[in-house]
Amino acid sequence: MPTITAFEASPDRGKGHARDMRVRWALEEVGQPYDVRLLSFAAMKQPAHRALHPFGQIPTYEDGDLTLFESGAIVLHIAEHHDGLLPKDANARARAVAWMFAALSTVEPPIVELSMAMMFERDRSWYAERLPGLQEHVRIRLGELSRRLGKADWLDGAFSAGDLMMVTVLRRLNTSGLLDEYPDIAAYVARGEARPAFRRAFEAQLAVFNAASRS
Ligand SMILES: N[C@@H](CCC(=O)N[C@@H](CS)C(=O)NCC(=O)O)C(=O)O
Repeated sequence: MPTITAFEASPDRGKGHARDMRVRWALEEVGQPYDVRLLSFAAMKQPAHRALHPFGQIPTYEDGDLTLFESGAIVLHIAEHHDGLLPKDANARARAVAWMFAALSTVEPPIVELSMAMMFERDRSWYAERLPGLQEHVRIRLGELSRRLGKADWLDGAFSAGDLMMVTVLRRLNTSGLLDEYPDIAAYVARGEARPAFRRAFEAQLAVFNAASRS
């Protein structure tokens, strides 16, 4: 059974924005049971964890003699070794992988920049001046994504690892108000969140946060 790592006490207070969520979701989609090793911030920076993850972060994935870091690589590995997250047709499969990369390298950066500012820079004197620019960068991507999605349920045919990755990236905007401006994107995110595998993954990470809050 694979073992993944996750925050012992996630700073997002159980909202499921930490990147172990996408790995949990992928494992739930394909029906692969898994163990979770919880880490404190201090433990993540220790040599034992850095041997698995050079940047001292979560998530990692260990299965037999394979150790992986980077959530995208982990989800791709899961998708390649189980049915259900990548189409069989070679071209459709390549396009699903392209959507995974798009989620991580084109859509996630402006969203992370905005959410980090909203979390850590609210009391800075320049916050009010910086916020509109950060929001605009996100709006550009949301508009482009909305035009591509059109009336479809998913980005390219059936639900794939590309959608899984995109939905986890977009969910970070849930408290920003920006998704309200794009009802089709909000509905797309809600469709992902309504999947039973998503719900199971979400509840599992929430249980960790609730246990940490009680102790
Ligand atoms: N690109 C990496 C990012 C990993 C990452 O930023 N992990 C965060 C949690 S979501 C983390 O460990 N933060 C603590 C730190 O960097 O010290 C991935 O997708 O796995």
